[in-house]
Amino acid sequence: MLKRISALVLAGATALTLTACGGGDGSAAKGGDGALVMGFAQVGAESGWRTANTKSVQESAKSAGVELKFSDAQQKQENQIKAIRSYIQQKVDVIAFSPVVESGWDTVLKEAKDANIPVILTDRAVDSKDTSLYKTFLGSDFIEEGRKAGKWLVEEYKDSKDPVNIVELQGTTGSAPANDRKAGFAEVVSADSKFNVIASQSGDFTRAKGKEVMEAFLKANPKIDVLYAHNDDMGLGAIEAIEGAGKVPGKDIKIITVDAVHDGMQALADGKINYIVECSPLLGPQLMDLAKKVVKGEQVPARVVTEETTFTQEQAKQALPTRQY
Ligand code: GZL
Repeated sequence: MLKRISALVLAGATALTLTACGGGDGSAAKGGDGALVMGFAQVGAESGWRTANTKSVQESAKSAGVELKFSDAQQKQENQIKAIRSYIQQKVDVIAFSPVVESGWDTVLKEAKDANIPVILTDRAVDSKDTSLYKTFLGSDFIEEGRKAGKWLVEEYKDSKDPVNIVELQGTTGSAPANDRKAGFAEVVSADSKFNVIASQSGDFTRAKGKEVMEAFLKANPKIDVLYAHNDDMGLGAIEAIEGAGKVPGKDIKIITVDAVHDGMQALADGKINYIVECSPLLGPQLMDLAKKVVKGEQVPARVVTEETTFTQEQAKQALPTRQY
């Protein structure tokens, strides 16, 4: 959108105030043939989920006629902040990003607000107290995802009285999915004292780190019954470690993960994972729709929760052939 002009009639006055979204000085980014210009600051490319999310955003921008400026922060907050500042400089119409961690965003979000550029949070949330710093948050309910994982485990062990030793591979330290998936899971399993989380450490949502931390867990803990991994990729890395230790994943150690990306679903269908809680990365279409509304100055919901489900081994076999990611 070269220049969005919305007339604002002031209550009690006839003066029209012309406001332009985009640059604070009224000039906006130059989108080819007047296209809306979005600056998107992506977390990185750490997992299959992130790759699918990036594809969804890029393809949706193309089909929505949105000019997308895209950056990959390699999971570093300072890179995301730099990218947001560059979008402000370029006077884009709207900024969208998935905050790699929850804290430390108020200053740069205030700069975007002062520049009259609306911000949309997608995928992950921030812990800013000032909710005027962003227009809406589109993404999953990570606490509920943790609860779903816990509920499956309670059901799986409902007839057993023996202690259940659990190790947990957390996502990126300080990120909303790591904090909330841990909290939701703990809320459910802490209700029964037979469940013991004997070790919990970050694998940073990557396969390599998931394998490394699981190797350490296996060395330090002779009896592990369950692994709860905050994403498929860490779970897949852990499977390598479990097999390397001569144990059978899915049998000697039951595994619950979150995401339901293709490789995770394949491992689930093969019996190496026992249960997956879906977290949909396909946020692109809703993001573009919200961006157009926000730039037009239309009201949007403060929170848009994405639809998602869960998969057992049998359900994975049925779903695999038609999965989009
Ligand atoms: C969740 C997303 C998480 C995924 C991981 O919405 O932020 O980040 O669960 C990804 O796979 O790395």
